[in-house]
Amino acid sequence: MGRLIAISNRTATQSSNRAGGLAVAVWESLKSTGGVWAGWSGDVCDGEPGEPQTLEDEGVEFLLTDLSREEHDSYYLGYANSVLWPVFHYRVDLASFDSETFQVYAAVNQRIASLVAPRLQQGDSVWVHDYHFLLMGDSLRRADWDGPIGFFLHIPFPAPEVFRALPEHPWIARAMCAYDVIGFQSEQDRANFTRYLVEEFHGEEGEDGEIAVFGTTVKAKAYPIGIDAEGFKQASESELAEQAEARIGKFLGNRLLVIGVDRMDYSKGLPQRFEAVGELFDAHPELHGRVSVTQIAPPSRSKVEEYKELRIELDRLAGRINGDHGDLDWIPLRYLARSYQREELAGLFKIARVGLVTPLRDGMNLVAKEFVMAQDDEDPGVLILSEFAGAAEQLTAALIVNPHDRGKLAETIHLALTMSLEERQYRWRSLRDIVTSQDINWWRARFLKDLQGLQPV
Ligand code: GDG
Repeated sequence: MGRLIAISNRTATQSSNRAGGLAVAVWESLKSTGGVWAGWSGDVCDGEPGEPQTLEDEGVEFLLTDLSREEHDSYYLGYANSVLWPVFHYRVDLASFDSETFQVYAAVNQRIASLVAPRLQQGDSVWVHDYHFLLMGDSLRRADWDGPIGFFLHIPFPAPEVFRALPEHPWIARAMCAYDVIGFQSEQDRANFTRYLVEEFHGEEGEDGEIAVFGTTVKAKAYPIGIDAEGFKQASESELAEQAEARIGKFLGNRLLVIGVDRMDYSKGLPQRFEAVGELFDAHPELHGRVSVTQIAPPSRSKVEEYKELRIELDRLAGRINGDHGDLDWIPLRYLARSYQREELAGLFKIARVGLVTPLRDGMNLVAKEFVMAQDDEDPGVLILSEFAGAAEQLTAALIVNPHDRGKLAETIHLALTMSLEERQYRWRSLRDIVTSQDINWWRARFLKDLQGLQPV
């Protein structure tokens, strides 16, 4: 088997950075085959970026480039995070369309392709990740690489009607078809992409996800990402997890814990969730003093304007709910705008009676799967999951909700808090079986089988 070459905006150069799902998956794949992981160093330089840095760890070579100030502002903050991220999450209203940022985005894709291409050897397979590099397949072809290139999109692919809002959509689509294999999180994303190519460019669907279009054939399939299920279970049994349980236990007393953990992002539906919590306490005074809702929301991309506004909105809502319902010895909604260690989160999930995962749109949502793996077999909590998370296609035994329907969400939280032990166990076992069998290794193997199957034997 040849080497694997991964390209993603951020890499995981230190073992401490390899805690997230993507980082673990890519790292394990690279370690087993030997290979290269290319991406942004995380540094922004004055003037033009110099030669890339190379590092080596356990047989994996990291190839890291700084971004110039203009690249950082236009490619990363601009086109990737202020155009593609909102549009792909169906928030066309939040996108800052600007053709100049697209030019820089395309140029960064090409610059990184030109750094990687000379290092590629016959037999290598290239695996590109996420929306920062939609054009990378085409950029690598221009840099004269003709071996296999796969791409995995971690965020949703929107309905064609929404994708067409991007002024550059035909260029992006054409460039994406330079990939041999395109992986999506869900069947819905795959269907959206396929329908776009069929409607817009007379693409023709063939066997096993193949689409003939632009004089070439691309394989587009759903490969739902999994988690390191066993690793997360172990994290929930670690000492750090126990310490976190003990710390929150002091505050909880006998109250039931409802937990949410989300990067602070408008796609995660946090204001809607907070309002539903307010409605829950309005409608159910019997729950006052008996339930504690804790939302952990580490700030992300705080330089982008929409994120600043979200922060203000959440502060306002939490203040109002606690002002209306709180008491001398009870804070109904605790909202912590900071991060915790993975093991600590696992400990909190374990003792929670309810996990709230209610994004307005999400490619997959790994928190839903982590919540499931952290549960105690004897006394499992209940997962409430948005129908708009990719995970809803797999985790059908969760309580599936529409996060925009606040009244219904409030009643679903009530249902979860009062659910019988028997039903909680029954639902949880079904969820656990899926999360365990369709884990990160399953995801990686399915994708690489299709990608590396293209290699001449
Ligand atoms: C993108 C897509 C897709 C969160 N807070 C802390 C922390 N986390 C960890 C969680 C989880 C990860 O971050 C978040 O993953 P999600 O999947 O929930 O969401 P995104 O960050 O938006 O990820 C998403 C994913 O890519 C993978 O393909 O599922 O749809 O949007 O692992 O536990 N980790 C630590 N401290 C925190 O405070 N250590």
